[in-house]
Amino acid sequence: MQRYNPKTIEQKWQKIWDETNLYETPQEPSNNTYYCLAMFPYPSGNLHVGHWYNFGPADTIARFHRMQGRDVLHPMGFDAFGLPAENAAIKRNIAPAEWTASNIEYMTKQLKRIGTMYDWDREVNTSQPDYYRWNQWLFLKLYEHGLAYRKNATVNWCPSCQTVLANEQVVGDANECERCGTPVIQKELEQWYFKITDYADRLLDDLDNIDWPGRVKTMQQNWIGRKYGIDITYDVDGVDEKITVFTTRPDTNFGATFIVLAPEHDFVKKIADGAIRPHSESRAAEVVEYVQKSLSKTELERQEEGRIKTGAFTGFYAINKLNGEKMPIWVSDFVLAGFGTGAVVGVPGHDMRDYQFATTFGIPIKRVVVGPDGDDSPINESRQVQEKAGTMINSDFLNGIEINDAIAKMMDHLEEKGWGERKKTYRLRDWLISRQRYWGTPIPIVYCKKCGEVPVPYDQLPVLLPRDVEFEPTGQSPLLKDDEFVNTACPMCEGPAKRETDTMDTFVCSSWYFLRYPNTQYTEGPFDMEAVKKWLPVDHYIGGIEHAILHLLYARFVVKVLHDHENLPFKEPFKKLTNQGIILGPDGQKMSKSRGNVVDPDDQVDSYGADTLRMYLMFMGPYEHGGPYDFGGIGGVRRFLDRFWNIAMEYHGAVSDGAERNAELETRLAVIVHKTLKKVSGDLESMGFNTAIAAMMEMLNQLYRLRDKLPFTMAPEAWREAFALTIPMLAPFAPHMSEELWHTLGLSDQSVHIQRWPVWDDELIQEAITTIVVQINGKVRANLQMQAGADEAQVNARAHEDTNVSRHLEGKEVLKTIFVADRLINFVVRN
Ligand code: ANZ
Ligand code: ZN
Repeated sequence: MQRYNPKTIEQKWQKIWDETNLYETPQEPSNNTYYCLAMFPYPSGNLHVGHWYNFGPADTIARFHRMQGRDVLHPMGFDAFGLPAENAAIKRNIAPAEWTASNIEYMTKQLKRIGTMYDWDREVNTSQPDYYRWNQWLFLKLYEHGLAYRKNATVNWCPSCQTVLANEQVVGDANECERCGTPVIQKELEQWYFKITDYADRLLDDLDNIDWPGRVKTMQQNWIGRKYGIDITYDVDGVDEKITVFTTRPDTNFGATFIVLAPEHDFVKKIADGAIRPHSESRAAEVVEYVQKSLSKTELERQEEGRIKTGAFTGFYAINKLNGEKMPIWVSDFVLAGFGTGAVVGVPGHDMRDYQFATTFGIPIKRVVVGPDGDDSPINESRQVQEKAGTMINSDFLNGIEINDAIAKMMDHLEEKGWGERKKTYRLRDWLISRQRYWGTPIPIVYCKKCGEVPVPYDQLPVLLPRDVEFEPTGQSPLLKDDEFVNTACPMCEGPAKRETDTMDTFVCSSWYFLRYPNTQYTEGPFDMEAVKKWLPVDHYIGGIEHAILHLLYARFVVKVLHDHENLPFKEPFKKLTNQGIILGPDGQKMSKSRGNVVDPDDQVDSYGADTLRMYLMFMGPYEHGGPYDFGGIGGVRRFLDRFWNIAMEYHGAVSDGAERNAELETRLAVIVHKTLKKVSGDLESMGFNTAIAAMMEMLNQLYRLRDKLPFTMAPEAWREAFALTIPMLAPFAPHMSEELWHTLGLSDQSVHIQRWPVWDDELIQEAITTIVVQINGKVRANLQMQAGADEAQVNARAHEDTNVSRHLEGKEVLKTIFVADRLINFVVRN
């Protein structure tokens, strides 16, 4: 008998699939389409196990839908701009374009090894002018609609990457660069932004309409951070100035004892300029000194809770009109300039930060809320600070009211009096998209002495990225040194002008690439609207949780902009999202070169075959959990495929030996297969790969057992039918082996991958219920109605669920279990 040899089989079929264009996507799809998309990779040069974990199961889903008769779009491409290409190029002295091209070539080979059904005619490569010109188009559209603008601001700067970063790219407790981990510093620079804040409400509200993991939705909600509050305006005693604070807790305003301003606040600037003067000169000097110190800190450093509070008293007082009290005005860096109004009203009895501040500087503390603990004594300890629940006291017309009602009542009161105005605030900031690096899309703007900032006309796109550039990072865009690039004619007056030399964040490339796949040859615009209408929105998007905010937020934003201004007929790009888990090293730790626990998928394919690796990754646990790679586990999956192969090959060529047929056993064979089919079909709908594979493994055990009683020569037709159902069932998981067996057994002369997904026979499964007698020491204790073919473990488990049985087994030691399939289970216990 021929043995299972994945190496030859896999290469053979990959070649045939290629040559016969098996995976070509229909140009004119039917109405029944399915767009299955895995996040495209960065061409780093080598696929790692994590890529396999993303692409393998995504491919299984795509194949499953294709077999169900849908037209499936399952494309692949490369997110090819970005820093690593430059860094590698600097290290090895080759051009980023060359480095990227050779990586793409190598990774394409690796991707083919997975046995994926990508239609390579639709590959996207974002570093090609025929792609990035549409990034420029997108930029110009946003510019046209006032959604792209330049401003001077304090921005995040990565000293190692030597470029600015978007807020979304600053991660971790220590505010690190998302790419290289270097702590980010603040710089004041003129940069380009996309006005994502205009879409904050819609980005929040539309989350309700998409089938995404709750975790990702929460992360986006928190990132956008919408808050309902009120701006309260206070007069400043003795000068003609007002201070407006933003608060979400106006209910506590009778307990307000001070005001704090951000160091960047206008009022503070006026003190520094001498435009307004506190009573003493030294106060102004103190304020100036304090402001200088705090401006060297990052936003997040300033926000960190528990930090010792610092501050300076301005010498001024604001007047709380509710009770006529004077509140000292301080400046402190825990108040952020970019949030709310950059000013807060301090209520130390009911806000922990305010409490810390008040105790540091000896400011009075007033209780205005009695919490669930009933404590109404003066607040002397931090544990008495009641932040979230309770009833009002010491608050005039609010006394006795629960805080949430008090918030509404106070807002009404302040608005009626004209002292306040309800406000929404967001944590989200505009998307900073310019970068001071070479390997990216040039921003299509020209600066002319006469005409100012001029967008490059659409018909002059693309602004080509020059190839020969000194791209060593210096903190300024390398394009600055390319005179030929920089010097151009103004599109308005034709006079001499200079090009913008910053390039775009690569997240711009990935914010719309899924619109390109339906027609990658399209030249009239970034996407072919007719084709997009047929395929999009993406039915199922699969990729890592690390993109929960960055890419997934940007893509949603861009789609909404295109919906508003380019008639894109949908508002959300991805209907359903799945985040695969993370594959850890065999030691349970994150895979890393320094730990030496990296599993190389190429090695695993060499040892076990691609089908085995695909299946193992799907078998190791729930898809969204991931887990440690286990060499024993992959061996087990390989044995399953070997055994599947062997039983099929044993059957191969069987003809009837004329023996009498056994209808009961033939039915049992059919039941086993149909039951599994039902289970696998349901599991594939819900990404339950591991349980689907477990069901197929169990099925295989049962088939082996049945083969002893029902030899192939006794029922060749029944067995043929069994293989005609189980091989297609295996096809989305192990595409190569199933194709080989399909043809070897002569089940059809067409590819197994274009067969219709088999349908199970519900009646058959229903009818096959048998009664199993449960005995304890020979005494009948229960009768179980169970599916025919249930194995000992299943029957044993069901027997234990029976109350009568479990009562009689309680506390007794089972010496032996006698099992007769479909009839009886007898527990022999010590009495
Ligand atoms: C008075 C007050 C009383 C507040 C109280 C809270 C509790 P959160 O905390 O997430 O709900 N705030 C406003 N602007 C700020 C800024 N620029 N920098 C730092 N903090 C600022 O956000 C809203 C609250 O944060 C506001 O409500 C304000 O403190 C503070 F018992 O005002 B609150
Ligand atoms: Zn960096």
